[in-house]
Amino acid sequence: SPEPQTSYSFRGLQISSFANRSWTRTDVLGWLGELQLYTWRNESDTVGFLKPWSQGTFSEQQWEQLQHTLQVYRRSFTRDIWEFVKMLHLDYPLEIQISLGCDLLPRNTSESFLRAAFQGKDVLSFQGMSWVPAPDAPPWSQELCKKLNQDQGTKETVHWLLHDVWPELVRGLLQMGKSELEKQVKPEAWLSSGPPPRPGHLRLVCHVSGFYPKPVRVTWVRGEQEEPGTQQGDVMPNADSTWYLRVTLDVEAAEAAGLSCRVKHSSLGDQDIILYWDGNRVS
Ligand code: PBS
Repeated sequence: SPEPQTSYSFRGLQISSFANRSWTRTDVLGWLGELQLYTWRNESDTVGFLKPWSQGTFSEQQWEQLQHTLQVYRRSFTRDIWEFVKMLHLDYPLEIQISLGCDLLPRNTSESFLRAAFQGKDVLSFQGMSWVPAPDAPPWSQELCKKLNQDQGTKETVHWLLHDVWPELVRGLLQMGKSELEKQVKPEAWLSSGPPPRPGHLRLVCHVSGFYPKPVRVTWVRGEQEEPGTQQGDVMPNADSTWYLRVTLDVEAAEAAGLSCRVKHSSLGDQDIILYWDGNRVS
């Protein structure tokens, strides 16, 4: 059955739109696993906390320092892009997406990345101590990296953020957010029938709702045997930050009896939910 989650990835996403020579906006989001912890909208001077524990174990002063670094960065980024666009003769409108990630690994180690996309395609990343063009990036990406690599101060700051600041922040978040991150909520499950796929057939639908965290396994079975042809939908969000999933199976009407839907989820331990299809149900 799906294991309780033990490792969480941190993800920072920056979305910048440059409509023309003067209109631009930058929004930033921060996630730990499936929980959003930060929002930094273009209109705001400061990073917003979405959880009471978003500061992790950082002191007021450490947080102020990080926020200041990010404020300077946002201003310089916008100015730099305007210059790069001139230097490289690129055309507006343009979309830049920057993603940053940090995964904690065993033995107090961590792995981080930073990469940038232009018009939806990877253009460069930060590797070790320098900026590197993405495989298949347009030729100007070389030139851009060369230019960025001349700024020793920025390279040091990026290295410090990726290898010192973020791993430390994430360690603190795991500590302060422990109970919320490890929260377990049991699913409810029910059966219904969907529109018959063709005459003489039935569409069996197994609904599973209200579970947390997201990993779940739902299958149609006959006895212990999994039924081939099970159609798993996407796991969808409920409004209360739990999840919902439906799993369907098309069968000949005569073969529906004896089928059941089995739900495995970390909150249930070994006690799978099993719902039997009632051959006499009116569909
Ligand atoms: C046009 C197509 C673009 C495609 C994608 C582009 C992606 C570019 C990514 C570049 C990110 C850095 C941008 C700002 C940087 O060039 C520089 O102007 C500033 N540097 C910083 O703010 C450092 C922190 C960077 C964090 C990145 C996280 C995503 C300002 O640099 C100046 O001040 C600093 C001190 O604050 C140093 O002294 C530096 O030497 C100096 O140049």
